[in-house]
Amino acid sequence: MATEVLQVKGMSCGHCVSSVEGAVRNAGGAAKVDLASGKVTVEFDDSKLSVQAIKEVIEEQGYDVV
Ligand SMILES: [Cu+2]
Repeated sequence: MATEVLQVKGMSCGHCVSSVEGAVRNAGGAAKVDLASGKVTVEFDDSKLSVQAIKEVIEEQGYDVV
């Protein structure tokens, strides 16, 4: 398993948090969002998923991964 902390811009409310967490979950990882700081801690199996793939699913929700 790998853990990565991403800085995500554009999240403003609980809906954003569940969008991001849900998107990462659907991709096969787990995300924990800290709304105040915009930090998203993702845990994933790095034999199946890449940081790049996780960034893409978050960006598909309309947020920017810095
Ligand atoms: Cu929102």
